[in-house]
Amino acid sequence: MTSLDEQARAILRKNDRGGYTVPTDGLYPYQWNWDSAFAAWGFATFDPPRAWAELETLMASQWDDGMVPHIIFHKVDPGYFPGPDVWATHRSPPTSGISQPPVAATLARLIWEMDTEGGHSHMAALFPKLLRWHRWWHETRCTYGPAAITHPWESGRDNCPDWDIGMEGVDGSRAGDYTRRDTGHVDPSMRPRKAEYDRYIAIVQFGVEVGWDQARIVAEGPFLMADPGITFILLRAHEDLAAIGRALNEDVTEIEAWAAQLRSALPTIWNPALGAYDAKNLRTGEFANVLGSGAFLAYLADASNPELEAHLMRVWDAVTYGIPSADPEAEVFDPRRYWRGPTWPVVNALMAIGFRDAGRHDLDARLRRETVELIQKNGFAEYFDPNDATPCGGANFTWTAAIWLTWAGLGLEKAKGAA
Ligand code: 2M8
Repeated sequence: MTSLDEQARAILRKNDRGGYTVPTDGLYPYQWNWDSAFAAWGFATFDPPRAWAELETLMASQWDDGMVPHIIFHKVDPGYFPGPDVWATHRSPPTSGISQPPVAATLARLIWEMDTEGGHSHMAALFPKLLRWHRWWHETRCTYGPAAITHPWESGRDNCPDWDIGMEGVDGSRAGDYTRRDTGHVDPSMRPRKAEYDRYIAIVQFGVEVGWDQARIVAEGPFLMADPGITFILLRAHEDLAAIGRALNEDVTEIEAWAAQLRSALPTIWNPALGAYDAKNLRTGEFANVLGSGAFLAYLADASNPELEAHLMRVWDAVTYGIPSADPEAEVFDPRRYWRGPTWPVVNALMAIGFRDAGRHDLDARLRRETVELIQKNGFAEYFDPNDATPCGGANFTWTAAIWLTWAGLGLEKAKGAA
């Protein structure tokens, strides 16, 4: 039996399509934005040049306005829906028309720390591209203060309950007929429902109708919600990008101003009735009134407080493995349905970065122990049932393998060998 370290490296190699990595074979046959940043972090543990190549391929598909798209369709594959014809963005290679959580600067900084000398020229070349992407977030998506998303897919936490109130306002009937491919790869009970897919497609169709004019999508599109998850990820990434810039002797005043502005917007996504950060429908001003993993990403941006921590401990104690993506005490909690309850090793790893930086080694150690147990028991699944560790979604998953190498399994096998 090969070690888990070896298995994780083999998954990254097997999912490598040459310059970019697919999240998993079959279910997701393209390059996804934040998956790729995690893949790069994983590669950095054994092949730093390959890590930089991953980020370079991702940033090479940046749009002229600075956006870095959420999917890059390098080679058309009928196994995934919606493909490039549905997005119709007319790019080469084709891409989707929305973005995804901007974790790249944060992970690039960690990769550079692992490859200080060899990485210098790569980091210097990536910096202006990351800067343009962050400017896009600031100018296009932060016009209301916190980071807004125009499609649930932009959040990366696709069908989490946070978006339910915004999705109610989307007319899914205009989606027409289409054939889903995801439910042919994995158990449909672990995926979003048809009513959600209809609305996902309807929002994409609106983007196509306005020629992917981002200002119009924000002003008139069918869905616009403030996302605590992206807000904290972006805030942290602004600070990491500023640190990278300072190390490269660049002027970072602009980045520091974006970060300060975003931090000052945090009170607008604090829902006093919930006692937590909360998603907000920016069309109506209404809070979602649901607690999810997006709120707990506050740790990543040094924005937690005792009230939020009490919630974190409550939802965490209510399950056995990892931090759940939705509140186990809420009616909407569904332990195997995608972002409506399962624990996601990749999000656990992101939170752990925040825990460690905040000196919360107790929280880091517990989360790591539980994530290790999931992977030791049931492999490198996309996500897991937080009650009984059932592996869910796709298997041999890139980001689960990556976070094993960089965080969960780090040093474990060496320690075992030495014992
Ligand atoms: C999931 O999202 C895609 C759409 O972007 C899908 O379900 O088809 C999400 O978990 C997302 O966060 C992730 O980046 C993607 C690939 O792993 O899959």
